Amino acid sequence: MFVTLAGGVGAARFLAGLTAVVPPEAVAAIVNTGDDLELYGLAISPDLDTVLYTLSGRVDPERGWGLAGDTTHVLEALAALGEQPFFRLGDRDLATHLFRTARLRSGQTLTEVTALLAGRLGVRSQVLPMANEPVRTRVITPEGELAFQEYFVARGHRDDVLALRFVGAEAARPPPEALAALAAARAIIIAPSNPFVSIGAILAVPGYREAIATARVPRVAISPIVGGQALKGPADRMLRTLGHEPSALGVARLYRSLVDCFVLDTLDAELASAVAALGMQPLVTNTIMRGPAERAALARVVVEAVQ
Ligand code: FO1
Repeated sequence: MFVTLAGGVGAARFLAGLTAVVPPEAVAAIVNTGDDLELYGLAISPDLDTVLYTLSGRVDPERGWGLAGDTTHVLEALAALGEQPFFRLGDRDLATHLFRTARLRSGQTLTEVTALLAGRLGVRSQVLPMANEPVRTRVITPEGELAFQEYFVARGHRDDVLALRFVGAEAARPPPEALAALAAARAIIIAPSNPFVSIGAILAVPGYREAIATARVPRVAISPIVGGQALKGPADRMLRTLGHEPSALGVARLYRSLVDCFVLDTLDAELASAVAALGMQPLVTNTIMRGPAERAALARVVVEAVQ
């Protein structure tokens, strides 16, 4: 089993590459749920849905989230009622949230509901939430403390991030299926996701750090930073405002003692010796995933490295 810790868009694209080079059944994704939110009574899990939609070939390819070709009639009708929904929920995407919310209310766990969704969407990999218990990422900024999607979507991640809180993480636990996947792993991969709000949220749940640190299988992380810039989102600025070097090396330092191998983009080849000095094997390759061929090529490099 290739077990991947995953955030949203970057991780989903990498997972699409991975499932193109190894059998999808041999892949398990443990996905961040710190970005989850409730809107109009609906339970929304953006990163889980991004992974499910990408692996089932349904994702909007430009945005990397939401369903391709979706409409927003419900959102427009809400606006006509005087509401100002900041989160763009597509009409067909709403079906996923209705499906999830109804089943959670009837007592099923998020792991069970996600497995059901994966099955119905034809996703053959295991897609697991990092926890069944709610964990909510809170972002401390100079303007005050914000809910994650208020920071990310409503305010366009323009605020400096001074600190993060993962409310509920201490009481949360990895679902048994996630621990079983880690125990059965032939490799553990940290996807090119935000190390603070995506991977950091997963590692904030007691149990993951220990399971990964003590795993006797190859562990690889892929840098989400190329040439000092995040490929998507605010990871580069977060590195800076949280007191780290805004580079792939800054990310490598965060994963020190957690992974054996760190994948750097060819643009960052000069950082390889500094990564090696941290006790990680540097692996230099193209990490920018513009399309299916590049996703598969990156995944192939990672798979070859762990074999
Ligand atoms: N991202 C945005 O930037 N704006 C949105 O309105 C938005 C809506 C949305 C709806 C459903 C969904 O599954 C994802 C959505 N995202 C949106 C993406 C998501 O909020 C972020 O990319 C992640 O939370 C960060 O990993």
